[in-house]
Amino acid sequence: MTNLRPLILSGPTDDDDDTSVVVDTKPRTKRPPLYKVLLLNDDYTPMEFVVAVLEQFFGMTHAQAFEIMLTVHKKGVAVVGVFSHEIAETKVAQVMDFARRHQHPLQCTMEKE
Ligand code: TYC
Repeated sequence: MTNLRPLILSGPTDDDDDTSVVVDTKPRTKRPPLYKVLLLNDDYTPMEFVVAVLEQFFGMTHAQAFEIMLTVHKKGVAVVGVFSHEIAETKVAQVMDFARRHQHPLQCTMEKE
């Protein structure tokens, strides 16, 4: 990225009778915000179902999925991935839809990192 920063100045000296205006055109390329996808514990969703969710929708191996499932079971919540807003929304919707279709109360949410 070039670091040349044109400073555009106008004011009483430029013959148009207005007040001074300074426009700094420094490039401001903000990285898009990231969102944590969280899985919540409940008393009814089977452990194997949660493991399957983590494998299917978050690309975890069986061992990774089992470990994260146990963390949620013991601690109540765990971050299962960090994504752009659109991807996080899609993951949450996929998990919630899959759980609803199987009549499990599993909850999945997202929050800004
Ligand atoms: N607590 C559930 C049980 O004992 C298992 C479970 C784990 C449920 C993780 C939800 O996100 C969850 N069957």
